[in-house]
Amino acid sequence: MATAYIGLGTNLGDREENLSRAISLIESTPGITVIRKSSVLETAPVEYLDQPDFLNQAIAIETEIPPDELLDALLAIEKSMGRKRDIPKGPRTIDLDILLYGRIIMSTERLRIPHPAITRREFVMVHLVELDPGLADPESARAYKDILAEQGKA
Ligand code: PH2
Ligand code: MG
Ligand code: MG
Repeated sequence: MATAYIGLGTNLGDREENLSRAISLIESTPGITVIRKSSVLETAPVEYLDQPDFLNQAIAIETEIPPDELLDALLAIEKSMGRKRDIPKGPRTIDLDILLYGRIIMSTERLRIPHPAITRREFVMVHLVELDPGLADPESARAYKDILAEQGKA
């Protein structure tokens, strides 16, 4: 059993409803237990800027589903909620990203863990620290709260 962290993002349709629907679909997936939910933050778009503001949230789960199959399960939920993939990093009904999976470090064509955007996106680290203040980046072993504090100074 591993603890994993999932990042949620939405900027199309009823954003609040999209977050709660996605979380209940994750909760009802066999082999996944949602153990904690972060607050919801409204965030300006990053990387692809010409799109509406997002609601972002993160959850901690316990799961026995291996990373690759967890990705398949999350992609199936995105699809069931009408996610279309047209503009990369563009507007989406729901985006479900595996941020962390235990202390696993992996990189395949379809999946990189830790998620490469964690330390580039302040709101993601804010959510992770909220879910577990002691959480550290598996690659550098640095605590996200320290990375956040340091970026705040820069
Ligand atoms: N996701 C992206 C691109 N830009 N910006 C915000 N604020 N929140 C996101 O979740 C987000 C984004 C691609 O996954
Ligand atoms: Mg994403
Ligand atoms: Mg994604």
